Amino acid sequence: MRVLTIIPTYNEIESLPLTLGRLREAVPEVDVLVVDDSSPDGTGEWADRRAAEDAGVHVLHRAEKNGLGGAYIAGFRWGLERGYDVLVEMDADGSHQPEQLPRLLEAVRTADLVIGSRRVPGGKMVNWPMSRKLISFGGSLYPRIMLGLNLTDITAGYRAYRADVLREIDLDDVQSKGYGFQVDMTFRTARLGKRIVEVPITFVERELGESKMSGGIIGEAVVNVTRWGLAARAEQLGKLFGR
Ligand SMILES: Nc1nc2c(ncn2[C@@H]2O[C@H](COP(=O)(O)OP(=O)(O)OP(=O)(O)O)[C@@H](O)[C@H]2O)c(=O)[nH]1
Ligand SMILES: [Mg+2]
Repeated sequence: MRVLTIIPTYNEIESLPLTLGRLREAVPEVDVLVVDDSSPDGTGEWADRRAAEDAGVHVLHRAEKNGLGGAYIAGFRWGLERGYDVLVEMDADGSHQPEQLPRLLEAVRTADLVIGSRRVPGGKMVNWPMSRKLISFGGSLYPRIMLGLNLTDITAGYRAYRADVLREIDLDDVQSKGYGFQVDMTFRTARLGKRIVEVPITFVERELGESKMSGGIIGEAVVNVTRWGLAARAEQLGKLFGR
């Protein structure tokens, strides 16, 4: 099983060295692709230097900051072109523990998509203020109801996809940028009838650098989830009445 972990970065000069170091140590057989959107703080240049001394590390540079979704799509394409069997998503900021990657990889042997969940038994959130927990709870519950997905952590970003699933999804059609991207991809995977499994993870709030979460990103997700949910309901009703 050839595995590529994709780490999107924007101004992560403090966090990326730690995360990448831990990842290379925990699972050295897993290759890494850093997708940097021309971070002004020099994250991309740092990653280039790291890649020059480690054959398992690669870097993809994008001209401008264009959201996490676009960065992952570019990373998926890069990995699919090179024949990886499994593509992993991981944040640079230390929220996703590299030491827990083997859990996801074990589960993806018999699943199409594995989501590292904070809300299944054994899952944890460390250092998350109550306000974030509430937003996150709502952010997980709303798409769950709206889209009819029986999952506890739909917006979670620590994931492993089998390459075949990503080949079946029309990646050109995926426009969501932030949290909406994770929900969008989950919904598409579910609609293809794929097997989605959640495994418990310990999510640790970022300690260094700045969050890129914004009201706009949350707004995008809410609007899109409502749209997708209503469209799916309309489609079901159409079928019911034979139209
Ligand atoms: N390439 C790229 N990476 C991004 C972009 N936006 C966010 N990222 C990266 O995506 C990952 C998650 O972003 P965060 O800012 O941690 O967002 P979050 O985890 O939703 O929010 P926090 O919980 O506040 O940290 C990090 O590795 C970011 O550097 C972007 O526009 N382009
Ligand atoms: Mg984060």
